[in-house]
Amino acid sequence: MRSETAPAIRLEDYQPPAYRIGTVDLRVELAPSETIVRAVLSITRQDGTHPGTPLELDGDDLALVSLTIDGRVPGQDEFNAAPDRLELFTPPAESFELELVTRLDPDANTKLMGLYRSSGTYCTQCEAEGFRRITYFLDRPDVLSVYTTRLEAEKDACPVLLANGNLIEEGPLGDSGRHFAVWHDPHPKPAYLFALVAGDLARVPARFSTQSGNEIALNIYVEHGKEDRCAWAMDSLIRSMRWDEEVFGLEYDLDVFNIVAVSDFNMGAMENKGLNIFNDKYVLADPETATDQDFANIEAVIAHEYFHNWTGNRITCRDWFQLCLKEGLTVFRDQEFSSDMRSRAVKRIADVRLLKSHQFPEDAGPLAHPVRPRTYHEINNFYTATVYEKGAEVVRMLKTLIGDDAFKAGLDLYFERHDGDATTIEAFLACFSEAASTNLDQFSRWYEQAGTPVVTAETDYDEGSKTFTVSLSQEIPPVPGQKNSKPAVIPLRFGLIGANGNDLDTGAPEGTRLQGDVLILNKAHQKITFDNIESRPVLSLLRGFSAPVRLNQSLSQDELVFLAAKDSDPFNRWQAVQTLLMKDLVRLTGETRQGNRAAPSSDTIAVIGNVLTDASLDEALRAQALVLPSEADIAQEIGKNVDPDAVYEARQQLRKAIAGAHGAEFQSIAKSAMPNGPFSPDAASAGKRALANRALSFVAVSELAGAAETIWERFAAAYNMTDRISALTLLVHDHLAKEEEALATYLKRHESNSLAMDKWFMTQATAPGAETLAKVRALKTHPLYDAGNPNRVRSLLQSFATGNPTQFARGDGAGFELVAESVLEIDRRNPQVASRLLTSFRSWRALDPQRSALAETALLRVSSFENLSRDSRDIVDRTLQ
Ligand code: 0A1
Ligand code: ZN
Repeated sequence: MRSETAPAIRLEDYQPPAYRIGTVDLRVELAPSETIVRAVLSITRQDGTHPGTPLELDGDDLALVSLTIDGRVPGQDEFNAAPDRLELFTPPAESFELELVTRLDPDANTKLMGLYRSSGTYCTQCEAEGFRRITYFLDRPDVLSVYTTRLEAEKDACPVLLANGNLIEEGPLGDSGRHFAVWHDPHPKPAYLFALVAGDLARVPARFSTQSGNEIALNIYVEHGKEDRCAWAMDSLIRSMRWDEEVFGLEYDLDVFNIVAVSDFNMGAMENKGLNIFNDKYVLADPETATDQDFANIEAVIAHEYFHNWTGNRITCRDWFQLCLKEGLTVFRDQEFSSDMRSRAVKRIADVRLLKSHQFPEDAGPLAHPVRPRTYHEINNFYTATVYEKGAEVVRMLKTLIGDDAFKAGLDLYFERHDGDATTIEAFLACFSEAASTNLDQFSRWYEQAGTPVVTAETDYDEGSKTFTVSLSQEIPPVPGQKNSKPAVIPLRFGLIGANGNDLDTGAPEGTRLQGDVLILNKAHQKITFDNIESRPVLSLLRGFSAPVRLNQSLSQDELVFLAAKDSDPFNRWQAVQTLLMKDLVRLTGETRQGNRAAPSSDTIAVIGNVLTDASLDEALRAQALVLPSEADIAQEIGKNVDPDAVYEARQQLRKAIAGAHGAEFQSIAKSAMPNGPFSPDAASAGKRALANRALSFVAVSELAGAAETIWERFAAAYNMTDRISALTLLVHDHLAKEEEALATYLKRHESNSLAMDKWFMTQATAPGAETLAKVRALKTHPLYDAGNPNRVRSLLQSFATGNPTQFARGDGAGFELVAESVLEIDRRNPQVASRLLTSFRSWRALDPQRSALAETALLRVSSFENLSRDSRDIVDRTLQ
């Protein structure tokens, strides 16, 4: 029998809670398989709630040991306790105290939600609904309580005892060998921000003085022996704290800020009040084991979690439909932070790449949903690129539309008005609407409508009247369950470029909404006419990617070449290069499929040559321009009836043609751009490494004598992980000589470092070629493979499913089968990891008929599985719908 689909939760059904929980006193007696939690909850009936209204508390897999109400043991007829629910039929008074004792088994908790152990360390994950796996509770974000947490554990096994807030007491428990610590968090918070940690961990300390003079103790806790890999994370934390004060005027508000790194974690990290818990991938770094990308990610995730202290914790969400209220805004804030720490243009390109590769396909497939969904079956499945990344784009557009000053005033008002609240997108937008004295009703459609708008732009120049006309239209393609999409407000940053490459001073054309260099498209169709234009300009539109839309602009090949060379907006210059590459790739894919041999256009080859030699562009920007669109990007552009083998062939063909034309330059860049001297993770040094490694990727497929040896030498001589993994990837993915020797050398060097080994698994899982499938199957039984470690599962299986299009979508269906079978294995243990892996099928309908039929068979196999988790059931149902 097929497991049931969980009932839908709907935004329109939201009701405020009938009861409040003012304080929560927890006593947690930790033991590996029998932890006892005593929770004392002070409960008050809300105004407007009828006396005697039953109290229904959430639970998940809980075992109740005992229960008292105001100190009295209730009769069996007064309550009902089930693993997923505790109901008091008639609560006694307006306010009362409920004491609950539950028994937990942290060692048996493989879902990594609630209280579990990671390499012996006790830790918790409560977002979204994990607290109900610790005790019965009103586990919803609009119930805010003050927590006091007393932890008790063996002193030898767990010398470190941490919880939210400030430490108020600690000491031994007689001579039992156990000890205790009491933590108090004065800030009322929802249960999803609760956390505790206990274990034998090393502490890396630092201090921070806030702008108003408070001294904050900062600590990063890691497993012993990993202390010297925490310096970058600590540095990032201190810079984040300073930046939030300087840019947003926001200060930290407890005596201590603790970060704990654990190796088993479902997501990236978690912003628990005063006690952030991290996937150690986003904490640990040194040049030997972490790439420049890892350093940049750590900086961004540390900042993200820290910034949540205000956007998420002090102001939280009323309900889970409002998830983007904290996530979209916090991603926007961490993007701004990274832009200030690094090159703004390069960061913008990286963010847009991520948006287009992750969010656009989500928005174009069966899992599409609005930034603020209206319904869900399993909230864990809504921590998506749409809520996070598109959510951040919406905040960015708001800033563009109302201007920097009004945006700042609106945010200040939000912090002032809603500090301490659990609130909504409406309340958030009202602050900006007031600050800017503008109506944001139409803008709010960005939160309501799923699907990526397609903006079409056509231009016409009239020699006689010296006018330049831009005709714009917008449309959202069909989205499952969404009828009659309405026009959105789309800010289009633009420039008209004259023949000499300078932007024209256009002035405001009649009858249009134009703010500075931003055109506001808010109707289905709009025409804008610029007067006094002496000769035909080139329209550079959507500069800086000012809106999350697909732009369909009729630019000629010559115009694209012109923009690639002249656009003063670095983003659009990069975009013009990408568009030229993409045009070629789509054409070459079509030709390959027909069995024809075609050549890349000479324009593309020449434009790449210009990028290579343009000294006005910094290395990081040049490196970005040299990244060819990925196979998944090309497939997305083609949109339907995709043959991944043809895509791969076309991409290789272009790569080889570029390498053939510019081999010597690539070879010299690969040498000269390599920074010498001690390793530094700063953006400029990282840019140099990125360019050198990009150049090397072309050398690898060139016909130059000794190309394969060059890559091997680079691998063997690498003194940092960025260079080592770049060379290893080329050796393995291009099947160069000594591929196996390189893998063996790497394994020997890094076998005791789990994060470095994730890269080893990933490199092999993403290698093109028919033999990869058997290799991935074999790696599932490798002694270092651990199905209980989410990072390891992702590094082998998620990267196979999302980073190896020809092998995942093999013509014989064996790739789909492998992933489906793995989903079922993992689902029993960890539904969140399984359901995420399952989302890799989301673009199955865009494949050619044979492949999509095979994908459907694999999905139906998952769907027919008895006892599928709620998480995976939700994804498979929606994917097949
Ligand atoms: N709020 C965290 C992400 C997060 C979400 C869910 C989790 O478990 C289901 C864990 C972490 C963030 O945005 O960083
Ligand atoms: Zn977040």
